[in-house]
Amino acid sequence: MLCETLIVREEEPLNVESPFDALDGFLTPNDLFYVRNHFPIPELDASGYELRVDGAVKNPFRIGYEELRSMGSQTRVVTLECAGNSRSFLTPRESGVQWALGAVGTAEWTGVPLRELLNRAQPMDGAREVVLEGADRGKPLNEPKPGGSIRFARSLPIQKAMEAEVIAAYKMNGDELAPEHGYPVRAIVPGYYAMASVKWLTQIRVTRDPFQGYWQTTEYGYWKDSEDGAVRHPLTTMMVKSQIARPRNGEIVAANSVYRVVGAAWSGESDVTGVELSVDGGQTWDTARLVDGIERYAWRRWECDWHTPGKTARARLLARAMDASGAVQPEAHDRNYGNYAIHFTLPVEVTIA
Ligand SMILES: Nc1nc2c(c(=O)[nH]1)N[C@H]1C(S)=C(S)[C@@H](COP(=O)(O)O)O[C@H]1N2
Ligand SMILES: [Mo]
Repeated sequence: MLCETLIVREEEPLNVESPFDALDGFLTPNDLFYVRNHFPIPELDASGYELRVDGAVKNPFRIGYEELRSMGSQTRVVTLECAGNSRSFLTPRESGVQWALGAVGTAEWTGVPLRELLNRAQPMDGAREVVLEGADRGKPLNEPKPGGSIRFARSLPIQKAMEAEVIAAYKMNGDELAPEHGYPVRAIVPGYYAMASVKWLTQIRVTRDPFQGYWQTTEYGYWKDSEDGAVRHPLTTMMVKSQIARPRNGEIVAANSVYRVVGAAWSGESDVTGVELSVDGGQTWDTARLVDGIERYAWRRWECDWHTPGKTARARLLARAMDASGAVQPEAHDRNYGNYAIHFTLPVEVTIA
């Protein structure tokens, strides 16, 4: 029996992960979709909801829930992965919520393209970024941090914010958003790690200067080598990655049988073109069959039949994905990314009996 309930990693703020070993359909059901919060869930209701669009714009305005819902909408399937997903696979252990494989999920999101709102506001010349701010607030954990309480906020380059697929979403798999997923309105930023998909979206601010907020600098950043040494950048695009859903780590697999290994693979700004599976710890690789077609910004499930050996043994399974840009999943974690973007080939150890 597969355990089909969310796994609690933290009660307050609420952080729960999806049982990835229960991977079934292309879409993750809403009640099995992971939740990643930094602060308590704010209590918002649609009737009092207001989204402010301002900053370096000619026409700042406010819009309510009903008006937003009366605008032209778009529906798109998007995979969200938390930048800290799979953190529990890191050795030595890194700080932060110890996610296993379940801080990722795929849903069909409906909302208003952000660019419709931005075009109405008319960004001024020199506008460079768009800061998305949520209604939740609290004191962040890690240094360097501000003295008091802050809201959750992240910025996008204005070019990304103007792309057709970035939306202010009010539906998830056809239902209104649940409070923990950002009710009544959240951003969905396809291709980016999910910290960019700001929940409880109440403010969109256009800026001329790069945003330097806590979630853009202290958290959700990485180091990149340059002529000037290592330079800090905000995390953006999800890296190419595949995960094995079944078998689970520690599972006992029947000897001399055919076991169907299944999983999913995704890549932020590119399409997954192949997945390979190794059942001998990375010495040899087999091509897996991709179950889902290519849908921009959504994962592709894959499967591969494994003829298990006839005698008792242990096996180490690895899956690696590649994408249309030529990127291949690496064997080791890049320490420049600290406790984020953990996309190396994650081992699953099983016993054959
Ligand atoms: N306002 C707000 N938006 C937020 C967050 C948050 O704490 N507050 N967490 C972010 C992070 S880190 C992730 S991974 C996704 C998780 O979205 P979900 O909880 O709907 O799965 O929301 C993002 N948006
Ligand atoms: Mo996240």
